[in-house]
Amino acid sequence: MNSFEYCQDEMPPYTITYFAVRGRCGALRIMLSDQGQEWKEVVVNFDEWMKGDLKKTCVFGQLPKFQDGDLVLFQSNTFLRHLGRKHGAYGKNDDEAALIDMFNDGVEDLRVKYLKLIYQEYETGKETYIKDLPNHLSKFEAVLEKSKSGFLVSDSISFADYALFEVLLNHQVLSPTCLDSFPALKGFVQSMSNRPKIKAFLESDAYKSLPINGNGKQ
Ligand SMILES: N[C@@H](CCC(=O)N[C@@H](CS)C(=O)NCC(=O)O)C(=O)O
Repeated sequence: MNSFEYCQDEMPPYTITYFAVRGRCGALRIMLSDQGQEWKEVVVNFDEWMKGDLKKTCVFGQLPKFQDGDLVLFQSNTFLRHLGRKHGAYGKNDDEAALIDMFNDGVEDLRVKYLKLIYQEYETGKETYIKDLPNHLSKFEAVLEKSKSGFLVSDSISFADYALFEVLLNHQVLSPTCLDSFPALKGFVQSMSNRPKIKAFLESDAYKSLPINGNGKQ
């Protein structure tokens, strides 16, 4: 059984409750796969969501929701940090943890811009967005070209690497050539994609069957 396939006989510790998209759980699922974890998916139908009963139970009135046993969490970056702490992907000391937070916040800034494009201005803003993209990608390129390990911080993988990787995958769909002038980012995507458990996950139906975004734009 692959780690990302939920087997009915076993009870995985983690549950993701979300709409049928990669969306804000893309990096989380990649991280869980790479860390050899299993999880259960509870897929929420949007019509059902609109009835409002589940929304009322969500701390911020939104999904995704992530459960680790009895612990119930909201906010997708909180999930990554929680798993980072639990699975040794949050640096070796406070300074490394702070740098990992910083890079994850940088990824979040780019993700928010991307989501604004996808959900609010895809038809009118795509060209400008792609033109401006190198200004954002160059910042991460500068970090990775100095990295000896190939990771954002120090010598081991962190949750920020999964977040950056996933946001870059999405941008390669939006603009297939966007990494062409960024060799360090291209190499990073290549080596992350080649990690055996990530490779298996990216090739799975569980991954491929989900659209990146809820409105079909990508
Ligand atoms: N900051 C939140 C954002 C959550 C969010 O935007 N959720 C959207 C779907 S991706 C949602 O629940 N939309 C339905 C609604 O707001 O009623 C996170 O990172 O988890």
